[in-house]
Amino acid sequence: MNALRRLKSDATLPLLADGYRWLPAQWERTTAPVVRTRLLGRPAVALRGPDAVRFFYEEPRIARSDALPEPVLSTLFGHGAVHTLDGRAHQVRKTLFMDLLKDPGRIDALAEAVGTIWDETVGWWADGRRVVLFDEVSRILTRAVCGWAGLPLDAARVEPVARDLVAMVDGFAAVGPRHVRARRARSRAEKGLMRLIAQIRTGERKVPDGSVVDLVVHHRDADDQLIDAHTAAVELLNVIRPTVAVCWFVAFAAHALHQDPDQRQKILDEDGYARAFTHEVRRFYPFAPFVAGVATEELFHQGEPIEEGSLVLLDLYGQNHDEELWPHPYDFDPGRFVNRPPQRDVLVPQGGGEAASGHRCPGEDITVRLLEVLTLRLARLAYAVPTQDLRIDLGRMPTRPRSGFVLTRSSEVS
Ligand code: MYR
Repeated sequence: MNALRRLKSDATLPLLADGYRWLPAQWERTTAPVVRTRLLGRPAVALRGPDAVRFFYEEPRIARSDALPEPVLSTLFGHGAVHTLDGRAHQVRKTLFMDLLKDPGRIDALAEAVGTIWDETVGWWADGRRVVLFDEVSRILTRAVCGWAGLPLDAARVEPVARDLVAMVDGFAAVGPRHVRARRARSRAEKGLMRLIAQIRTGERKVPDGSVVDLVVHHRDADDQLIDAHTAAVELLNVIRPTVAVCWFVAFAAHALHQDPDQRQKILDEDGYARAFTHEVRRFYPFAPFVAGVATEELFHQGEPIEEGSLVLLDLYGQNHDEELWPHPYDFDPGRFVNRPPQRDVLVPQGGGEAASGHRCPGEDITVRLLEVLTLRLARLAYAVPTQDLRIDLGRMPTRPRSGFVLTRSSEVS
């Protein structure tokens, strides 16, 4: 009887069906500072707001090791990934990612590669040819990030590799064929990378000294042992997959430019506006819905008890649309960020807290930089937007404009 009642009250299926609408609807039903629900068979407590961000990232008794369900690990992040570690193991693994990015020259190099490949690709688009921006940008980013990371990738492999990297993100919260594609994509990618890692470790293959692949392959964990080949493959994917996932934001940026064409001139003319626009794209459009941890003992947040073993959800999408933090949250307005850089725990599309010591996405600066590079190029490009389905389905996670944003190159902007 109890099991039946628990099954009925479990919100996993409603979450999968309602997507980004699910958690906002729960907030509307409560005046409490938390939402109480059940997910994946466990009690779950959702939080939002800057205090909640600090609590979620700074409270050592919120663990990540048991928080991510198998379907998410087998598609999006990989088993044994940095996202699943706590304490010293997490700190040591996280230095791998922070070391990759501490040299600003490395981010500059990636931004330059992306810009160069975009310019080259756009040069091939004949007048009138229909281009699906989402797909095209996923290939541009795949070529750029693999070259930048020191991963060999023949021209003929760019398309299938880009498709697999996109599939891993696209299928993590789906049921059915989209999820199966995501699992297969991950398994193919991990196997290929494990072969490469084995060849590098035996000296059969050389990769550039100090390259991303070199650093990952030679990374040592908290016990001073080389990470195993599977973990190295998982973490290499955790560098290249999220970089390619910037194609979601680029499709959203194109959508925003289409909705409000006046944005183009501001992006091109006003100092700092392109950066403000990228922050507003990341705030406004739905991408990561929430992140999760597990309470390892009874905790209290703003006087609200959180039972041991509960999932603790930080509602990223909800916080980015909370009217207490963002006046008119459903208006797209880059002006919010003009001369006002985002505050650490207020704008949280890629998590909150500190990237170096906590679980915030270490690639956030890369996302912002690449999105800015590509937004500026889009704003300069003359293209037409043919009739297509540009609806963004909030029931689909992750979502994007349905058509992937189709454009045709033209001599006049439409
Ligand atoms: C990437 O890492 O490739 C970028 C995509 C990030 C999406 C983040 C979604 C977080 C999902 C957490 C689910 C927790 C379920 C209890």
